[in-house]
Amino acid sequence: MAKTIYVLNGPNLNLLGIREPATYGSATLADAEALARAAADKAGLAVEFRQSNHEGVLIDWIHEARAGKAAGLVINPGGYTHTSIALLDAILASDMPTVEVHVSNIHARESFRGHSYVSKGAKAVICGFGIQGYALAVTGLAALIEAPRKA
Ligand code: CA2
Repeated sequence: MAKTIYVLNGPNLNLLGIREPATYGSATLADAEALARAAADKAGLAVEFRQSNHEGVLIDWIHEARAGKAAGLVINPGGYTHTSIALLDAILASDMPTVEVHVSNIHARESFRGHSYVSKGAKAVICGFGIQGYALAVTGLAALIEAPRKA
């Protein structure tokens, strides 16, 4: 049976492609999901793709992923990237390989976006590739799952 990965999206990412196209592009979260699913298919992985505007819901989903023995996590924590020790704690406790993804290049924007709590629990971080970052993150996570010792 195919291993499952979770691809989780934080607050306001439901607005992708609808508002602020200059910063985030015109593609939607559904487009990002399609790219993530195509990359997962190629790697033989199943995907749970979800979005929530609520920190506790994201944390519950990370716990659910661990309890269900998911093979790994891709997460775009949205604004919680820069604020949430609780999300970091959930990722650390989950003990799952985690790839953090951002649509925009967070280091080229306001200085407060340059710091990520979540990065402390991530194996890798991808930012600035637009929604293509979702495909890159899933492909990278698949490699980590396949060959964790080489990572
Ligand atoms: O670049 C990313 O993917 C971010 O995680 C997006 C977050 C932002 O807080 C992070 O610093 C970087 C915001 C997501 C909000 O997305 C919107 C999309 C369209 C219109 C308004 C917000």
